[in-house]
Amino acid sequence: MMGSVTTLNEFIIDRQSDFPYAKGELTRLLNHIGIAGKVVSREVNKAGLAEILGEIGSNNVHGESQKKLDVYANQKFINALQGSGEVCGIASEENEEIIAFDDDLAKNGPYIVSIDPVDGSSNIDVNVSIGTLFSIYRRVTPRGHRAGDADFLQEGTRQVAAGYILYGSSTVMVYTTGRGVNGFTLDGSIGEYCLSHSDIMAPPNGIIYSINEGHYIKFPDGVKKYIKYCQTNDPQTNRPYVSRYIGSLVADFHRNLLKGGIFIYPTTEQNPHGKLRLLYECNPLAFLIEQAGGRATDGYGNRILDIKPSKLHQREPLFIGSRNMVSLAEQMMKEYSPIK
Ligand code: AHM
Ligand code: MG
Repeated sequence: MMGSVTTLNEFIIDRQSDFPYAKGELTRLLNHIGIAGKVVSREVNKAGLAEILGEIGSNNVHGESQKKLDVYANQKFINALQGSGEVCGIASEENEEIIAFDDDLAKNGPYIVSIDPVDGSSNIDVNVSIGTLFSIYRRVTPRGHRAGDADFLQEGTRQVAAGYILYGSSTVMVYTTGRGVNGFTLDGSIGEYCLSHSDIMAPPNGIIYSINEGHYIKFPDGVKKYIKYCQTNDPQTNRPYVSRYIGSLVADFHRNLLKGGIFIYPTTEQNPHGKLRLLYECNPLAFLIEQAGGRATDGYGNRILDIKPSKLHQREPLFIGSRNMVSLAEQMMKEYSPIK
């Protein structure tokens, strides 16, 4: 304890006995993720100086141009996780296939991690918030062997921990191990994450809706109806609501988690399965929001955490946030757009 400050390390160790497999491995793993996040945070903060802005000239697995920071952060997280000894493999937004570690220490690791090292890449070069998302599972293949796809294609309900690091006006790490949600702000002067948001609960109602309305014309009717509901004047229910959309999932999610709101990335004509990836974008946030008392579904009656992934980079539509707001959007989907 440093005075009245609780650091991430202290907090994780205090909570170690809560973990389903309390051998200290998950404790160390979360610490390693936090450390890699500090390194990325440092680079983000000096990005304009460090010649780390801009594109690298290659495309990632989704055909999107890779930014230098994407590549840098991906490598930092891979190195930190491989070196930790707790992780036998990683799935990353930046890599088409899983990365299965070959050294004996890592092959013995009990966990796998799915990660989006830098989410919201289009915001890097313009100094707008970006984030890292991570999701941790026990492996299903035996220890001592290389990780396989089956380790990653598990339902979100099987996550043992998940979280994000938001590189915003400050750097914040928020995570859950299934016993509530806690947030830690990085104090650069001491180089530590300090507990700043304990036992976060999402308000059941909110006044913020977050969706890329530029695609309105291509949205399912249920989403169009919900947007019109948000925009309708009704002072009794605090409408019209406020529209807020950063285009960085972590930042949009974090704001709505704290203030109350709904985030929707639905199916569209160009993205008939939505845009966001189940393994490393939808699942960690769905785990967090449920732990905080909120809801996450695909808008077609399926709880995100129950979806059995069939491929690594699978996309799903996402309706996530305050419980009552998501329920109402789901009702409208059921009535006006029942089929995907
Ligand atoms: P990225 O992983 O390539 O950065 O894309 C994911 C991002 C999310 O952060 C954000 O919610 C979404 O894409 C925004 O998409 P759009 O610009 O279509 O609204
Ligand atoms: Mg992403």
